[in-house]
Amino acid sequence: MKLNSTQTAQFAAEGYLLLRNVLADSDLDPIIAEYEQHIDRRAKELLTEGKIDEIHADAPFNRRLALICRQCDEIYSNLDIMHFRGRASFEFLHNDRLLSIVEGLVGSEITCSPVQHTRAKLPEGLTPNSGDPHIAPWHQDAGAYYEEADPHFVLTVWLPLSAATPENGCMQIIPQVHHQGLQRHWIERGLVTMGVSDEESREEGLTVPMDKGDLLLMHKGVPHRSTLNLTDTVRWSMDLRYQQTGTPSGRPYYPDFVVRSRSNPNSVLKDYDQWCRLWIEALEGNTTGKSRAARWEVIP
Ligand SMILES: O=C(O)CCC(=O)C(=O)O
Ligand SMILES: [Fe+2]
Repeated sequence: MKLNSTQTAQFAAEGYLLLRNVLADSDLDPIIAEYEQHIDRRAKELLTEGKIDEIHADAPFNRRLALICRQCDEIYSNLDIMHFRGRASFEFLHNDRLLSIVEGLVGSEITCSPVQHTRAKLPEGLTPNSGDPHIAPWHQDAGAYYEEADPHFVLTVWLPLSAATPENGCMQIIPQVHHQGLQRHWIERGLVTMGVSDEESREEGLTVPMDKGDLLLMHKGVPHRSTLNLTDTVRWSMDLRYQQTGTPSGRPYYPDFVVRSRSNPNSVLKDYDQWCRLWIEALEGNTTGKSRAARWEVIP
């Protein structure tokens, strides 16, 4: 699917575009299967180690992780995309259906930003202390990048792998204000956040429930947040970012790579092992650029 002019105009005016049912199960199921295999293997190990007494083999994807974490939360670490590094996740970053949509906003020379996550958002209270609960206070994604990315367009693509609902902490956004530019942010409890009053959030905020197959495209100036997961299921999602090749990602110490190029098709990174190596090197302390002063004030 390609975006039509009504859709690109809507994105320009609103700062976001919600596309229903544009990805097929065949696009997403390989990613889910890879996570399911990992969870199954880890659950069996924990059972053998006597750390859990039930592996919940028949539980659905959006429940099993929570049922296991209630017994032992060790399995929760390293699920994010750059730690898990599944082959199906890597291949999905190049997905044709996805990139044809992205191309409508980014153009035909497309780089995949390293600012990307696979989030298994657990029921409230279940996330281990060392883990990310995937709750995001109000922020613009522009606030999460270094200054060098400020002049450039970066597209956020948010998609659920299981239903995202108001109860399990789906996305909430404030449309139509992205043109006002980057607002002041600060860093609180390690998270980049901006000021949005309760009133503004109530009156202007839009809650965006989504199903597997839906895509939310966001301009980096759109304020958004997600709150606690108050259900007993897991909100599995991915958020990816794409931009024109040659523009800085705003995370210089992590690897970006070309996923589509009409002018130089050979520049596309198709080598899964190379992608893994790039992430391993970056995560193992190649911190070039990371030593720069934090962009925003850190509130203790
Ligand atoms: O997935 C979430 O809950 C928050 C994600 C987010 O802030 C983003 O995708 O930019
Ligand atoms: Fe965000």
